Amino acid sequence: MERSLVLIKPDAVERNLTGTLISRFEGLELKLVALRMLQPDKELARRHYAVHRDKPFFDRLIDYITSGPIVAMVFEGDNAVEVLRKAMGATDPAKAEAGTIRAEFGLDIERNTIHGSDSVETAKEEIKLYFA
Ligand code: IDP
Ligand code: MG
Repeated sequence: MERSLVLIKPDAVERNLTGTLISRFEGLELKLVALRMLQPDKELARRHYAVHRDKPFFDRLIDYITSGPIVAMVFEGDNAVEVLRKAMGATDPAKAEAGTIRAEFGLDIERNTIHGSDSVETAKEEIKLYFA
């Protein structure tokens, strides 16, 4: 059984998409096993996105992800990481495949509605950050 961390990002919580998105994930035949609403502080955001710390967009990304409440969830199931990444679509909503969540709801490459862990190893680390 695999687990993945999903975040409903501030742009989606603000637009009242939380329920819609949770339904979409549950429709993937994954089990929701943890859920929490929070506004991340900068320290948590910097730890989560540490891999991007040298990127030009890093400071903006930290400002954005800490700008309002988010919903953190853990989903469990067969190939949870890959199933969720497929359902999310590409990072840039303009390039995301039709029918994916980011294609449908994403606003731009930064405000792209959701986060999903990119590997089983990353998922373990990310779940620890949000569900201590
Ligand atoms: P992912 O969320 O699809 O895994 P990553 O490359 O890991 O994409 O980037 C993490 C997050 O950083 C993205 O979801 C997005 O919010 C933001 N981001 C990525 N690339 C850019 C960019 O070129 N400009 C602004 N924000 C970006
Ligand atoms: Mg990533």
